[in-house]
Formats: sequence, structure tokens, C-alpha cells
Amino acid sequence: MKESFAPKQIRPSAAASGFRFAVVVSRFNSFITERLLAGALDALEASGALAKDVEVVHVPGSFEIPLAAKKLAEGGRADAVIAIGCVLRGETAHFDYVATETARGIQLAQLDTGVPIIFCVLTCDNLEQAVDRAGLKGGNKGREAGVAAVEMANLVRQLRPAGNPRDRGGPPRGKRR
Ligand code: INI
Repeated sequence: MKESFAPKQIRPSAAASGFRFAVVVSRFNSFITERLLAGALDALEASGALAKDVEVVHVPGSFEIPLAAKKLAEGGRADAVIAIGCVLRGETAHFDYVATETARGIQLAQLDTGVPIIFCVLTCDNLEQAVDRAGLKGGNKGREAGVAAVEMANLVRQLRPAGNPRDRGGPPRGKRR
């Protein structure tokens, strides 16, 4: 590649101000999910998000996350949603159904709505593995999810269709002649 070949690079900013966020958190395995939630909220606050621009929605289990996340995303209530859950492997196939359908539902919801839904659903063999990923200091996957939410909210704004007049400083919708 020639040195002169320098395509435009699009990188997400890490600033949260001006964006709204929603967190959907599962009550199942709350010992873990509450720690992930704390990590996510820490990251949002550290990035400059205001409390009034963040809402936290509690659902019974991970299986219920996709529907709540989709409602939040399609209602335009959030520029990014963080989905928090913890699925622990048991002795039956239940784990596989819950883990697979939760991941699939979250992916479908973000692709359907165009709103990023950050996947922070731990799928672990045991509680010890989950505790390691929900650490209060280092290694908190909720914190990583918070950072990813801020980046994706910024990125989606940058990736709006080029033909949208609002991106070129045009008048807001409804005010066009
Ligand atoms: N939900 C979880 O979030 N984690 C689990 O480990 C889990 N297990 O193992 O059963 C779990 N089950 C509940 C499920 O998410 C639904 O809430 C329930 O099936 C009602 O739809």
C-alpha cells in the first residue's frame, strides 16, 4: 500500500454527553447482574452521561431481556441499550435454550431497530467464572459494556445515511419546505 493511500477512518468517540442510554438487567442471578449493572453505570458516568439520560429496566430473567431491549430501542428512548444477564450452566438443556435465545433475540433486536444493544449476558459454567467477570475493581464486563454503549451510540450517529439533510446542517424534520 502506498503511503499516500489514506482512506477516511471512522472511529467512535468515548463521550456520552448528549446521548440517552437504557440498561436492561435480569433479576436472575442478581448477585452477579447487580455488579455488572454497577460497572456499566460507572462507565456511563465516567464518560459524561447524566443520570437523567439513563434508565434502568429490570426483567425477571435473561430470556426476557430481548423483548424489553427491543421496546426501548424501537421507542427511540435510547441511543444505545445495555443488556445485562447471567446464565449459569445447570444439569439440563435449559442453559442452552436460555443462552442461545437471549443472544439471538438481542442480535435480532439491534439489527431490526438499528439501535445498538450491547451484549453483557454472561454465559458461564459456574458461579466462580461469573464472579471473575463481575469484579468490583478489574475485570467487570458491565464496565466494558458501558464503554461499548457509548462508542456505539457515537458510531451510529456518524454512520447515518449521507443523504440525510439533518447531517448536513439542514432544517429539522417537519420544517423543510
Ligand atoms: N435466567 C437467567 O438469567 N439465568 C439463568 O441461569 C437461568 N436458568 O438457569 O434457569 C434463567 N432462567 C430464567 C429464564 O431467563 C426466564 O426468566 C424464565 O424461563 C421465564 O421465561
